Amino acid sequence: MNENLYELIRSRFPEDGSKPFLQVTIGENLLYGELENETSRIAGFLRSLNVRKGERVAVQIDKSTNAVVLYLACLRVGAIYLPLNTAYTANEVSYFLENTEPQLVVCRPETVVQIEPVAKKAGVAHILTMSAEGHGSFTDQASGAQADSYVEQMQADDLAAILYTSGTTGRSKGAMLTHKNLSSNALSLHRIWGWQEGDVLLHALPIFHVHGLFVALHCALLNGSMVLFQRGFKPEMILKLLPQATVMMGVPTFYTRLLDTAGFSREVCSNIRLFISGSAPLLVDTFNSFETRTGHRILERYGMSEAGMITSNPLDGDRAPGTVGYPLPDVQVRTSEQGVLEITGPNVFKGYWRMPEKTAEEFSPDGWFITGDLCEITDEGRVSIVGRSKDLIISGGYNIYPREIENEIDLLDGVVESAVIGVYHPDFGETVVAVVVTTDIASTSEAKVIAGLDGKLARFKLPRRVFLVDELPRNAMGKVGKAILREQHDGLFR
Ligand code: MCA
Ligand code: AMP
Repeated sequence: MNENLYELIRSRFPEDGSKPFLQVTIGENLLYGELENETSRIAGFLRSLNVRKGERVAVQIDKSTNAVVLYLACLRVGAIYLPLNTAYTANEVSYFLENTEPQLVVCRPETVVQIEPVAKKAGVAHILTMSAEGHGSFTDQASGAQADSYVEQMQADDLAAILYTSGTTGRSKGAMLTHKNLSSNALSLHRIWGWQEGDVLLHALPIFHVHGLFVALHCALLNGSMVLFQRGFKPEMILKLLPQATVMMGVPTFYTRLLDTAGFSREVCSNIRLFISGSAPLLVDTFNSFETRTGHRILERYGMSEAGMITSNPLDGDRAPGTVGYPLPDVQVRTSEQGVLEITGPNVFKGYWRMPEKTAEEFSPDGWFITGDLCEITDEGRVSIVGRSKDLIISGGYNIYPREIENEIDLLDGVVESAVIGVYHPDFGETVVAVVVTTDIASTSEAKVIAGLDGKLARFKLPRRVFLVDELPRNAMGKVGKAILREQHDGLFR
């Protein structure tokens, strides 16, 4: 049997090829009937570039129909897809390329000047471009390519993708996801969320993370559903599209922004069957306000790049606010003595790319993956995420690792040391604040610290506020008291 995820996806294409897959507001739509030919053509092009089974393809491109075709074509040829946040600077991208040595990099035309030198340094053979409209040197060169309909024979544990998640030391780790990881999770989610004939997905998430790329697109593809494909979350546009959709997935910021939008009402949502939230904690307040306004109880689920989706509130049954529901049918969960959630199942990744020691550290001796999330599990098996043992900030669904920012701040002139914390933020859930010890309060300033980071780190990681201090609070062991700092700055954005 061929375990290639593309085979599973293809087996679900609707018989009627004129059914739309991706429907966009600007540009050309993509029909289900076009997917097979389009992905064959791109597969032929990839093979002509020597992108073969096991080769990496790194992409840092905007959301477009052509970007989705490229992803599916990578699956077809057995290449390992490496999606990168478009906000990453060339400095950040350089590490990913050196670490994975891709055969092909596809980037945006406007950043090729910065990406090309770092890609060349990493030994990348081909550097091509694709714009937000799906045009560029990749599309041009692929236009005349010979289609190749062969779907690479893959084993269950062959790699389909690498998703980078930052480590506590500030060095990113590439989570290796197999075809089986992705297919098992997609099948479970398709079933437990009750995907049905006629479902239409409203998709406004980025497609460089698990949520938008795998959870959302795979469910829709397995259902042969139409996807209203939007670049960016623009509430006014979402309001226009909601009456045509039956399912929407989003991070909590989507829901708080909708609640802040005039005209967002029960009527606008009357066609919706299911609102799903994840990637960050959904506040009980948001859940309740949303129910009052629309009558919908948002279904919250919980996952990680390393494991796709892990738990979900039930479709039928009580969606309890402040909890993330029950483990997926093929996933098992338990708590360690320290209260950390550990998991096992076919969704759990194969390890971190070229980091066997890091991989070993994050699995228990009996092979369960240690998530780093603190949890409580009721006798009936309902899970709540109550904190994190890892030092991590989640801002608008993006993970930000304080250590990475501290490392950069500490390199700035006049800085002795720094502590980066996450504080409550009404829009992003949490936001970044830096507390910096300086040798020279007179010549260092908040603006200088932020300017010093610009260009080195993606802009969503930049501190919203910087406080200059003489020293950091420390406990008896000399460890920085981040809890104290968080408490001191808790009210900043309230
Ligand atoms: C954008 N900005 C941000 C964020 N996004 N700052 C902090 N946190 C953010 N999340 C900054 C930009 O740098 C820019 O700043 C300014 O906001 C405007 O940028 P724009 O792109 O226009 O922002 P936006 O449209 O308002 O975007 C906010 C957003 C977006 C819609 C919440 O961040 C988003 O789509 N988030 C979803 C992330 C996601 O898909 N996560 C799933 C990860 P400046 O002007 O200074 O440059 S997968 C995962 O976590 C697991 C597996 C799971 O369970 O799903
Ligand atoms: P990522 O590394 O982007 O895959 O993010 C995974 C992390 O996001 C998890 O380890 C959790 O800390 C967090 N997360 C995802 N979904 C939820 C949720 N529903 N509630 C709380 N935290 C969540």
